[in-house]
Amino acid sequence: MQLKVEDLYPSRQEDKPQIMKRQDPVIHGRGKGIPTSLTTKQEDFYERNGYLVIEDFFSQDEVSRMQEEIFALKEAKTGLTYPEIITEPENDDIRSVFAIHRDNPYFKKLSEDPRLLYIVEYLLGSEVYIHQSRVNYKPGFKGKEFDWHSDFETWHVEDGMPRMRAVSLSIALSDNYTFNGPLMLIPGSHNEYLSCVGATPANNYTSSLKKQEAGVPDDDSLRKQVDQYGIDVPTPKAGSILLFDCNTMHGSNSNITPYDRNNVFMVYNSVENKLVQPFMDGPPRPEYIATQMSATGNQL
Ligand code: 6CS
Ligand code: FE
Repeated sequence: MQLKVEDLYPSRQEDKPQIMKRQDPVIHGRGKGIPTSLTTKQEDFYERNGYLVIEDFFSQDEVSRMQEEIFALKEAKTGLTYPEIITEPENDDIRSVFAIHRDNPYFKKLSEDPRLLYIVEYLLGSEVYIHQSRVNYKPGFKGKEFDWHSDFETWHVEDGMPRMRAVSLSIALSDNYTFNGPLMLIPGSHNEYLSCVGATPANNYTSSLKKQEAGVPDDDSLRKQVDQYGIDVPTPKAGSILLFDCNTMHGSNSNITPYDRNNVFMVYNSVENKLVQPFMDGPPRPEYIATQMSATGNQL
């Protein structure tokens, strides 16, 4: 039975939205003597904007191998029905494959790559584990949008993630252009928590990974954030990484161009931020979406 703790970030409980202040540091490892490969300039950019792009992080050979892996995965899973396979809302095209760090030896090893840990352990100020991993395929002509959202709002309410001490690391496996549905982020939004309206439907995850309805901020709150902070649309090339704080507001448009936009996501959570009871009525989401770690640190 998961621990019940105080809800510092209530959402989907009131009938009107609220903008709350962040109650957690952005960079948890500062002053703890944790080494990192991040430069001061990179660290400051991340703290100020809630995201950071590092171009040419992986070699061409590594990118080619990852591309082979994700296309083999897509080939092998197309037409099959597994909970980890999420198809597009309007057809059977694969939109995402979850739990690749668990099911694919190559991505398991990648999730533990010291070059990645050398960054995320500093940002999170502790040892880390994978909260969630996935491949997001956004094929040319067909890839659909991801509405604006804060991942933390979902991971807090539906998975029981207590504090803002997780980071998503996206690996670009195709070139991002302004026009093929790249990730759009609201720089600085990570410092505000948009508490959403509307209760969470039972088994929400069975539809929310196709198209998110609950936990999508209202238009007025979003307009306020965009008016204040603007929208950044980084266009990293294949082999780059994009790190973004769990609470940075982001979304992406559909892809009507011929150019795929595929990426791998590894979501790292601090071992000091393990999931507790979800902050909603009902059970936590399944393991392939949200890793449940026991108090002793083993995956349940
Ligand atoms: O619900 C989730 O955990 C997933 N949904 C989105 C749109 N982003 C984060 C994560 O993959
Ligand atoms: Fe997201």
